[in-house]
Amino acid sequence: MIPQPTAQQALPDQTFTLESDATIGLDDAAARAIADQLAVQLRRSTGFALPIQEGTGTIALSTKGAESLGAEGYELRADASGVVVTAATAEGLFRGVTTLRQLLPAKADADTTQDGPWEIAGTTISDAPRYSYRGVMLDVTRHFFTVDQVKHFIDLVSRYKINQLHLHLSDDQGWRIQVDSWPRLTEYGGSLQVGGGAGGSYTKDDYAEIVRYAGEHYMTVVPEIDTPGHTNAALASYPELNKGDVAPELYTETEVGFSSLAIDKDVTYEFLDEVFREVAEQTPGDLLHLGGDEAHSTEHGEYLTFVAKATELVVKNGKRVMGWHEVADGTLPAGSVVQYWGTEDPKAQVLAQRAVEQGATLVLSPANRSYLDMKYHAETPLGLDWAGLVSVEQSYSWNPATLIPNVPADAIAGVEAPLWTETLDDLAKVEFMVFPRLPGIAELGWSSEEALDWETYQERLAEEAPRWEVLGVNFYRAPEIDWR
Ligand code: IFG
Repeated sequence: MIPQPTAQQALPDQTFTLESDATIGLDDAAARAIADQLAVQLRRSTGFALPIQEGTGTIALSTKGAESLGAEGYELRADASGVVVTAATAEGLFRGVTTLRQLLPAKADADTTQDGPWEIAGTTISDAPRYSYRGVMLDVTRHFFTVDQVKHFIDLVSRYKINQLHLHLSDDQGWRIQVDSWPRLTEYGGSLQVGGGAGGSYTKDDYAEIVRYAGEHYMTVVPEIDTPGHTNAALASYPELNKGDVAPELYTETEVGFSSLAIDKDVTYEFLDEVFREVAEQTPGDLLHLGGDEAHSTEHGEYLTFVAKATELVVKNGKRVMGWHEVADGTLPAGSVVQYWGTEDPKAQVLAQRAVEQGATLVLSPANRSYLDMKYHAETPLGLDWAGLVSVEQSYSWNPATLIPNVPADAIAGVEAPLWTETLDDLAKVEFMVFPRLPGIAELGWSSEEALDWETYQERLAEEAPRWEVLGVNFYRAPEIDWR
């Protein structure tokens, strides 16, 4: 199982077997959608009717208990008489049902009817996450991914109790989210992508569908509008956003650091206010990520001015600020979240410490550990290597609590694995870079510190292969793992 639960006891000589007369019981209407999701999948793979009923059932989902385990915690018991998942909230039930699906044989995830038996070795689990922020980032800007492709991505990553979906919605190569008050951002700024092919963008309905689907998987969408750098698509769309009022061409290469909004123009902040307002209105989550990375074409003093004004606009529009660690050089509003993407370089660590000194919390995305676009080894056909080669072991073998020196444990909000897509233009390529490294990052975010041990983890990871084969996941069969 990944992530490793907080506490698990085997029930020796007890086996749960799902039979054709099995039922699914629930004692809280809020759990109906969770029961439906589980029933639809198991009916498909077992061929059983699996009716859902009020009250108890062979598989019983209850929100009457486990209060001490918090919003995402749950208890699960599987024995000869059935399975009971108990949580104080629907979200906790979803995490418990996620575990139940991992305890069932891999073929339970098949999309066609399979032969039984459908057995779970008797066990009791009591589980709750170490960190509240367990994220993955999908860069839909360098290469655009449709709503259906994002849904497929959500299906896969939510299996590992990931609860934040950071969407990188704007960059030099494209603008991917509709803004009614600035329509050329998507009409023109979203028309291309890396390599010069047709880009794409999300209408408000598209974005709402992604938010809805993520919510069904208890994932919160964190939208990123990257500023003041990484803005060529916006600058190409509106001349007035440029220092000299001249719009650059659309850009489809992969350099970084060459663009900047005009920091000293009022129109820049009118623009941001309206963009942030429209994005915030469609985003139930309380974080809005304003980027802040690689502003190499913004004079440093101007950058600090920008951070103060842009963060104020995020707060004005009802959201908490999230930003890459460079923003910590400026003054951050209360409740800010700073995303660390450094390697081991002390300069970036100083910025992370400065963030914490200002009262911000940290989301850790060390590029030499958690960047899923990093090559596994020198011959990996996809991805980049500027932060180094990242093997499966390299991506797992670090501790979020000690990565940044001299910050208190409660300053760490969690972890996030970014997938930049300069070299990735379809789902098969995305899956190849995400699996098998994402589950390890998910474990670092969920499991207790004592559970983190590469030797035992890699054995559990090896057991995921049959499931990924059933799901058709194009994972990299890293030779360092003794795959089942
Ligand atoms: N750094 C850039 C990304 C992307 C990445 C690729 C951050 C915060 C390199 N910024 O990572 O836009 O190009 O690995």
